[in-house]
Amino acid sequence: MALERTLVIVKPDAVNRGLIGEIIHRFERKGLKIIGLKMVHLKDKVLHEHYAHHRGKPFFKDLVDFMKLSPTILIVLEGNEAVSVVRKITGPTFGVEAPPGTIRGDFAISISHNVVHASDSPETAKKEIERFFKKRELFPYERIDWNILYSKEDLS
Ligand code: 3AN
Repeated sequence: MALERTLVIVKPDAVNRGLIGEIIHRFERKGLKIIGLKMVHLKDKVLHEHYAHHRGKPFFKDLVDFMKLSPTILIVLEGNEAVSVVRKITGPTFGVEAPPGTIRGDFAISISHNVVHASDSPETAKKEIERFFKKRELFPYERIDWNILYSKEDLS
């Protein structure tokens, strides 16, 4: 089992559209464990760091402004191959291209207002979790359904 952690941001469009519960529900029922969860109104400094790979691109300012529209929900999820599992649940970047059944496919029709962010690799996830969460804000409890979610083979 490749136990991983990943970061999800429920973006301002989703918060304003009343989709917080719907989005968290999808991750929970997959069997991912929520080990960190908080509401934060993100500011320029952290957004410039988070989106450093897009700095200089024409959509950068709009992206940062959009992420500051309202509070966001920050979530850390843990599970077997959590990074790729969550990216699959999230769907491709652009809402217009994301297939039905994915979060973006079901709830986004825009290019940039795409409802959620999810870390794209275990290395990025580690950096992003450290960016947004202090160690004391993460709670590594045991889920009571752990041994039925996973088989002996998964857990070995
Ligand atoms: P993802 O969020 O799927 O990891 P990234 O990291 O490439 O995708 O992009 C971060 C965010 O930047 C996207 N979620 C989207 O809101 C915005 N974005 C990326 N590419 C574009 C683009 N070509 N035009 C407008 N917004 C974009």
